Amino acid sequence: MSGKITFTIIKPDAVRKGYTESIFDKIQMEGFRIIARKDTLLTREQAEDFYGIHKGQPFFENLVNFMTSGPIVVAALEKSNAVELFRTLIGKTNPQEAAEGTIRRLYGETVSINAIHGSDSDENAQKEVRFFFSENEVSF
Ligand code: 3AN
Repeated sequence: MSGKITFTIIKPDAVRKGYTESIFDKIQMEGFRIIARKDTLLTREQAEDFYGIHKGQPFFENLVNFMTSGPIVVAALEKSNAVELFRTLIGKTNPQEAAEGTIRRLYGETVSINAIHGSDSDENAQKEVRFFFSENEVSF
Protein backbone atom coordinates (compact mmCIF):
# COMPACT_ATOMS: atom_id res chain seq x y z
CA MET A 1 0.00 0.00 0.00
CA SER A 2 1.34 3.46 -0.81
CA GLY A 3 1.95 5.73 2.13
CA LYS A 4 0.85 9.22 2.93
CA ILE A 5 4.20 10.83 3.62
CA THR A 6 7.02 12.00 1.39
CA PHE A 7 10.10 14.08 1.96
CA THR A 8 11.49 17.04 0.05
CA ILE A 9 14.54 19.29 -0.07
CA ILE A 10 14.52 22.72 -1.64
CA LYS A 11 18.09 22.61 -2.93
CA PRO A 12 20.70 25.40 -2.57
CA ASP A 13 20.16 26.79 -6.09
CA ALA A 14 16.42 27.37 -5.53
CA VAL A 15 16.94 28.81 -2.04
CA ARG A 16 19.66 31.17 -3.37
CA LYS A 17 17.36 32.39 -6.12
CA GLY A 18 14.51 33.09 -3.70
CA TYR A 19 12.16 30.40 -5.05
CA THR A 20 11.45 28.69 -1.71
CA GLU A 21 8.07 30.24 -0.96
CA SER A 22 6.81 29.99 -4.55
CA ILE A 23 7.70 26.30 -4.53
CA PHE A 24 5.98 25.66 -1.17
CA ASP A 25 2.90 27.57 -2.41
CA LYS A 26 2.73 25.30 -5.44
CA ILE A 27 3.21 22.18 -3.31
CA GLN A 28 0.35 23.21 -1.00
CA MET A 29 -1.91 24.18 -3.91
CA GLU A 30 -1.47 20.60 -5.14
CA GLY A 31 -2.91 19.35 -1.85
CA PHE A 32 0.20 18.42 0.11
CA ARG A 33 0.18 19.35 3.78
CA ILE A 34 3.46 20.47 5.32
CA ILE A 35 3.86 18.36 8.47
CA ALA A 36 7.29 19.71 9.40
CA ARG A 37 9.73 22.06 7.76
CA LYS A 38 13.17 23.46 8.64
CA ASP A 39 16.00 25.51 7.18
CA THR A 40 19.37 23.84 7.44
CA LEU A 41 22.84 23.59 5.92
CA LEU A 42 24.31 20.14 5.25
CA THR A 43 27.78 19.24 6.39
CA ARG A 44 29.90 17.31 3.92
CA GLU A 45 29.47 14.20 6.02
CA GLN A 46 25.67 14.54 6.05
CA ALA A 47 25.50 15.08 2.28
CA GLU A 48 27.72 12.03 1.64
CA ASP A 49 25.53 10.00 3.94
CA PHE A 50 22.22 11.24 2.50
CA TYR A 51 23.34 10.50 -1.08
CA GLY A 52 25.29 7.37 -0.07
CA ILE A 53 23.52 5.31 -2.73
CA HIS A 54 25.28 7.40 -5.41
CA LYS A 55 28.77 6.93 -3.96
CA GLY A 56 31.12 5.85 -6.76
CA GLN A 57 29.07 7.62 -9.46
CA PRO A 58 31.06 10.13 -11.56
CA PHE A 59 28.75 12.92 -10.41
CA PHE A 60 28.99 12.13 -6.67
CA GLU A 61 31.66 14.71 -5.77
CA ASN A 62 29.82 17.47 -7.64
CA LEU A 63 26.55 16.46 -6.02
CA VAL A 64 28.05 16.70 -2.53
CA ASN A 65 29.75 20.03 -3.34
CA PHE A 66 26.49 21.43 -4.67
CA MET A 67 24.32 20.18 -1.81
CA THR A 68 26.69 21.74 0.74
CA SER A 69 27.04 25.03 -1.16
CA GLY A 70 24.33 26.89 0.77
CA PRO A 71 21.22 26.66 2.92
CA ILE A 72 18.47 24.19 2.06
CA VAL A 73 14.91 23.75 3.30
CA VAL A 74 13.76 20.25 4.22
CA ALA A 75 10.15 19.20 4.76
CA ALA A 76 7.89 16.23 5.40
CA LEU A 77 4.71 16.34 3.29
CA GLU A 78 1.42 14.51 3.61
CA LYS A 79 -1.08 13.46 0.95
CA SER A 80 -2.51 10.09 -0.15
CA ASN A 81 -0.08 8.36 -2.48
CA ALA A 82 2.41 11.09 -1.57
CA VAL A 83 5.61 9.66 -3.05
CA GLU A 84 4.27 9.02 -6.54
CA LEU A 85 2.22 12.21 -6.79
CA PHE A 86 5.10 14.33 -5.54
CA ARG A 87 7.51 12.78 -8.07
CA THR A 88 5.03 13.73 -10.78
CA LEU A 89 4.80 17.27 -9.42
CA ILE A 90 8.58 17.79 -9.40
CA GLY A 91 9.23 16.19 -12.81
CA LYS A 92 12.20 14.34 -14.26
CA THR A 93 15.73 14.70 -12.85
CA ASN A 94 16.77 16.73 -15.90
CA PRO A 95 14.69 19.95 -15.89
CA GLN A 96 14.90 20.13 -19.69
CA GLU A 97 13.16 16.76 -19.92
CA ALA A 98 10.65 17.53 -17.17
CA ALA A 99 7.04 18.13 -18.20
CA GLU A 100 5.66 21.67 -18.53
CA GLY A 101 4.46 23.07 -15.22
CA THR A 102 6.58 20.75 -13.06
CA ILE A 103 8.74 22.30 -10.36
CA ARG A 104 12.02 21.22 -11.97
CA ARG A 105 10.92 22.55 -15.34
CA LEU A 106 9.95 25.88 -13.77
CA TYR A 107 12.85 26.34 -11.35
CA GLY A 108 15.65 23.88 -12.21
CA GLU A 109 18.64 24.48 -14.48
CA THR A 110 20.52 21.24 -15.11
CA VAL A 111 20.47 17.57 -14.12
CA SER A 112 22.52 18.39 -11.03
CA ILE A 113 21.22 21.88 -10.29
CA ASN A 114 17.59 20.85 -10.30
CA ALA A 115 15.92 22.88 -7.52
CA ILE A 116 14.22 20.12 -5.54
CA HIS A 117 14.45 16.58 -4.20
CA GLY A 118 11.57 14.15 -3.74
CA SER A 119 11.74 10.67 -2.20
CA ASP A 120 11.52 7.79 -4.69
CA SER A 121 9.84 5.18 -2.45
CA ASP A 122 7.90 4.96 0.82
CA GLU A 123 10.89 3.26 2.41
CA ASN A 124 13.24 6.06 1.40
CA ALA A 125 10.70 8.71 2.40
CA GLN A 126 10.71 7.29 5.92
CA LYS A 127 14.52 7.10 6.06
CA GLU A 128 14.90 10.62 4.70
CA VAL A 129 12.35 12.10 7.10
CA ARG A 130 14.18 10.41 9.97
CA PHE A 131 17.49 11.84 8.74
CA PHE A 132 16.19 15.34 9.58
CA PHE A 133 13.21 15.01 11.91
CA SER A 134 12.59 13.27 15.25
CA GLU A 135 9.59 11.04 15.99
CA ASN A 136 8.18 13.91 17.96
CA GLU A 137 8.20 16.11 14.85
CA VAL A 138 6.97 13.53 12.33
CA SER A 139 5.34 10.20 13.19
CA PHE A 140 4.49 7.48 10.68
P1 3AN B 1 16.11 12.16 -8.49
O1 3AN B 1 16.49 13.28 -7.56
O2 3AN B 1 15.38 12.63 -9.71
O3 3AN B 1 15.47 11.00 -7.80
P2 3AN B 1 18.48 10.55 -8.44
O4 3AN B 1 18.01 10.05 -7.11
O5 3AN B 1 18.82 9.57 -9.51
O6 3AN B 1 17.47 11.60 -9.06
O7 3AN B 1 19.76 11.44 -8.19
C1 3AN B 1 19.90 12.22 -7.06
C2 3AN B 1 20.52 13.53 -7.44
O8 3AN B 1 21.79 13.31 -8.00
C3 3AN B 1 19.72 14.26 -8.52
N1 3AN B 1 18.63 15.04 -7.99
C4 3AN B 1 20.78 15.10 -9.16
O9 3AN B 1 20.99 16.29 -8.39
C5 3AN B 1 22.00 14.22 -9.06
N2 3AN B 1 22.21 13.46 -10.29
C6 3AN B 1 21.58 12.32 -10.66
N3 3AN B 1 22.00 11.89 -11.86
C7 3AN B 1 22.94 12.79 -12.24
C8 3AN B 1 23.76 12.91 -13.39
N4 3AN B 1 23.72 12.02 -14.39
N5 3AN B 1 24.61 13.96 -13.46
C9 3AN B 1 24.66 14.86 -12.46
N6 3AN B 1 23.91 14.81 -11.34
C10 3AN B 1 23.05 13.79 -11.23
